[in-house]
Amino acid sequence: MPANLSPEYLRLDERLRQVRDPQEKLVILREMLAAIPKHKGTDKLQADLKRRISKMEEGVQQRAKRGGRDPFHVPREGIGQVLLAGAPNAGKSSLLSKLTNATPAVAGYPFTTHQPLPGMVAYEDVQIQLVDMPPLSRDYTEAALFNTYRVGDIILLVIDMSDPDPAVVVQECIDLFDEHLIHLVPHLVDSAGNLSTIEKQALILANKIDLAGASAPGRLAEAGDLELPVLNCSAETGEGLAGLPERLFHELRLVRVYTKKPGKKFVRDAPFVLPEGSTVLDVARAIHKDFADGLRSVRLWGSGKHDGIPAPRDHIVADGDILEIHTR
Ligand SMILES: Nc1nc2c(ncn2[C@@H]2O[C@H](COP(=O)(O)OP(=O)(O)O)[C@@H](O)[C@H]2O)c(=O)[nH]1
Ligand SMILES: [Mg+2]
Repeated sequence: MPANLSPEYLRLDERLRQVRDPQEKLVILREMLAAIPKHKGTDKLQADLKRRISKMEEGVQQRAKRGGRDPFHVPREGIGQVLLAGAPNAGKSSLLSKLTNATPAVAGYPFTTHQPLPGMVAYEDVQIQLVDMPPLSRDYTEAALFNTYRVGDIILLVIDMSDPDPAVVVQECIDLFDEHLIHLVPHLVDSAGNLSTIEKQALILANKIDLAGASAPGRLAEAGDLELPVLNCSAETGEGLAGLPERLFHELRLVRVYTKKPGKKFVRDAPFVLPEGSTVLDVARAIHKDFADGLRSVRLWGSGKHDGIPAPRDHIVADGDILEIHTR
């Protein structure tokens, strides 16, 4: 092995030996290739890595084709997928049963949840998917679970505030995600997306604040250089949970847009839900391809301010806007 490999490369090499999940191996191999110093001395190693990457890619693709199932895959429903993560006993299952109609097993002993279990929580006229995840633990969490975290929209890190040192638990969870190449951040910034470490938006749910022994609310926010937002709550009493669906909706950064037929009275139907920053044309596209092609003009009613004003196709829509689309 060439002598001048970076510590980063060696660290990745070490990790590669530890993970078993092919998808994760693939991510690490790609990172290794990026971390290799590019010169003549490493030509052979680079070629070798490329070969392993393409072999691994083939394997992953074939498994996908065969319907080789990801054991922890959770089909998306609703406008966003929010994952309840955290140590055993933090209260993840209690939160799911408090907020949704799902009925997970809740128990005072660890490791009750082995499979992700989804439920739906309503915010006004939209539904958000909430998923109770198996516990996070360095020794027991299966690597394949991190694929599920990768594809979700938001991670809710549930922390038991009656733990002797909840700030340490937070750090352990964050570190574990980092080791699996998922970096928890308060907000996503558009990044190039070619790095194998991905950023994932996360909030902390400081749970069990009803307990006498719970750390004072706010304790986590003060601890260290924690940058994730902290919401105090109790799955037991429901305290702090009433505003959660609305908060999640805003964190998902979506807008709901309604449509009205020309010349007809507005009937409030299920909204079209699009990413914040979407335009009138995006809405037309979301409704129907022909709509976008034949788009002639649009009138917009929005947030009580506008009243049927004409809107250009690049006009950015706001949550609650009503569009009347005229086509050729
Ligand atoms: N006092 C109190 N107990 C809670 C709260 N949330 C969960 N628990 C209890 O903590 C234990 C573990 O909860 P569970 O939801 O199964 O945790 P999970 O392992 O994270 O899914 C159970 O005995 C729950 O009743 C809470 O907010 N307050
Ligand atoms: Mg559970």
